[in-house]
Amino acid sequence: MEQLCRDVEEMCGFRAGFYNSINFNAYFSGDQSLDWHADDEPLMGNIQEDDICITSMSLGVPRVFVLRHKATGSFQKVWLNSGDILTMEGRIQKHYLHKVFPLRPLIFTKNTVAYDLM
Ligand SMILES: O=C(O)CCC(=O)C(=O)O
Repeated sequence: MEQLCRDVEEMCGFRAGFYNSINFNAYFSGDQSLDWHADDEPLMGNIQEDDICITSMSLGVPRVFVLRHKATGSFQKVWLNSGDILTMEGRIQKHYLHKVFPLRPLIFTKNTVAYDLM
């Protein structure tokens, strides 16, 4: 884990020792999802006062990740593919919620699967 933190720091251009943890999320099927939430556990720091950098790597089937502003409801949608690294920085946890949507598999051939929003 320690080495993974150092490798991701280097890839993202952060100084060595910047991270105390990185989230790894494995999605084995389109059914797996995360409901609206902010990463506001004490481990993450004080989201009300501090700039927080939360980094996660997604593994497995592609996901749709949505970030929604708490006050205005405006949102941004991003596709996360296996191996993608997502960083949420600054006051994002204070002002936004995020969600990982379930996906319905659309099977094209024996070896090819695409996914669509459920
Ligand atoms: O799969 C991802 O990278 C997003 C994970 C996420 O929303 C979280 O860990 O709170």
